[in-house]
Amino acid sequence: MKIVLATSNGDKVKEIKEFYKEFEIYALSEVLEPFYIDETGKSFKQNALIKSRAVYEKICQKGLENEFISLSDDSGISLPILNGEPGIYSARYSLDLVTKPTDKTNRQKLISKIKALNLKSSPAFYTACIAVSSKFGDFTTHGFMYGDAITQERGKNGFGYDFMFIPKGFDKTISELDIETKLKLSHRSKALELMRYILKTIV
Ligand code: ITT
Repeated sequence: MKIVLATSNGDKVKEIKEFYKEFEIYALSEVLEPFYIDETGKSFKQNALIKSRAVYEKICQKGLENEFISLSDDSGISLPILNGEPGIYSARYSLDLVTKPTDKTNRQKLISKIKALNLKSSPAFYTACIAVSSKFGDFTTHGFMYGDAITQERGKNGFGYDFMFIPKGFDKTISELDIETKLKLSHRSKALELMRYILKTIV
């Protein structure tokens, strides 16, 4: 059984492929025509399942359910001081400010929100929910990474909020650390590690 990644985020594809060297993994565009998925869920889990099920449905329509399963990731950063913002809205956080939010505009909004509280940093955590949809059913796992969000952008690796996130026990942002270190620490890796046990039984 092969795995199709139900994501349009190339950085997630890179990290998942790097982490799951033992599985045969395909980007969405390698197997299906592009299509829009509306993330209407109220939690990381609901959105991850919306994405994995939408892609699995297309797999079934093509009669490929004995060949492929789908795997999605819904993730984001949350700040307790901002009542959990941006949370599940991490990718579209600056939608009220720009018509097409980017990682950069989202970071700028988060930095200005922290600065507005007269802080230079604040505790934060990343969440990832990994969902798998397959002929054996749906499965989900979660992973978390704790640390601090800072009001500066530092480093060049990673994506999204990595430039302004210092993981617990470090004094560098994720973007200042190498990719191997992120793969050991990250919310995504922790959730993928748990999902590995399930995948081993169905792939
Ligand atoms: P798909 O829905 O197609 O997978 P997306 O980027 O829209 O792609 P999400 O809805 O899950 O994915 O939003 C995740 C956002 O959370 C992402 O755009 C980043 O801003 C942030 N994020 C998640 N994981 C991250 C990580 O490891 N490093 C930095 N930022 C991350």
